[in-house]
Amino acid sequence: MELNTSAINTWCPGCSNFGILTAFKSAVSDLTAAREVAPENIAIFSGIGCHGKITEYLNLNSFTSLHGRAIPTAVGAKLANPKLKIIAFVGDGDVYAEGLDHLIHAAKKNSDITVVVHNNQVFALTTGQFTPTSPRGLKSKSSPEGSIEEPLNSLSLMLAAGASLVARSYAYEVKKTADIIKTAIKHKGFSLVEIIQPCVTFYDTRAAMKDKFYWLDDNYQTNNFTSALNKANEDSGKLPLGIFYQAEKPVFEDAV
Ligand SMILES: Cc1ncc(C[n+]2csc(CCOP(=O)(O)OP(=O)(O)O)c2C)c(N)n1
Ligand code: SF4
Ligand SMILES: [Mg+2]
Repeated sequence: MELNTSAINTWCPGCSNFGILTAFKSAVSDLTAAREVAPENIAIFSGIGCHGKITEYLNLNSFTSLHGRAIPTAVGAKLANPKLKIIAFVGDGDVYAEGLDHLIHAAKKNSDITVVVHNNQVFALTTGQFTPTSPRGLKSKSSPEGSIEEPLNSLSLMLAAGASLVARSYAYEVKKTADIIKTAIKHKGFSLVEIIQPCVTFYDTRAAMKDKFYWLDDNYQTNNFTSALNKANEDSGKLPLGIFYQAEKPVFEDAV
């Protein structure tokens, strides 16, 4: 199916959002080709920020929400039409600052939606202020002497809140990101895929990420909550990537 639109892409050249867009298109193409999902039953949502432009670049049912409000609109759409496969694209500022309450409650409810977090560790569209995931010491326009806060451990928070699938990927690892997104879309219940997404203009972490991550191996048991929490809290100097946790739990919309 044709997923491209005629919208002019205004992301900066080299922006890692292109990797997420490519990975998502590949996941949707595979799922629709295998008839696991019908294209007319996919609905994508976004918040406001560079990430939010993704809804313009995909030829799918879409809704561009307010800053921080992609999740409640997505949950509402799922309630209104449970046939829909819902994917919400959100930014780290968008969902871990402005809309954090919505995120926690959607995870707690185990609402049957997929949330893709474009985590570039800055408010990029507004030119690079620090966000809840920025590292301590990050100098930005809103923290000229360096951020004085510890970054939020978002995956640990999502596990504690009750998310039934929690994963992390890296935007330049397109194939693996596509596979994780596919698993998340097929998952019944709340899935969160956080994608480390370097902002090449305001916070370029590409060099720092080069040797800083590793993939969970095939022996890793995704159904073990304690292992998932340990991975989310791991402080080995290298960032684990992959599906940390996946479990079957009662789903909010079914109960409604
Ligand atoms: C309620 C509200 N507050 C602030 C803004 C201004 N604003 C627009 S985009 C943005 C930054 C978005 O950052 P993030 O969610 O991390 O997305 P990114 O641009 O990094 O993809 C802000 C603060 C807004 N549009 N609405
Ligand atoms: S400002 Fe950063 S996140 Fe936004 S399009 Fe440019 S590189 Fe990408
Ligand atoms: Mg951001």
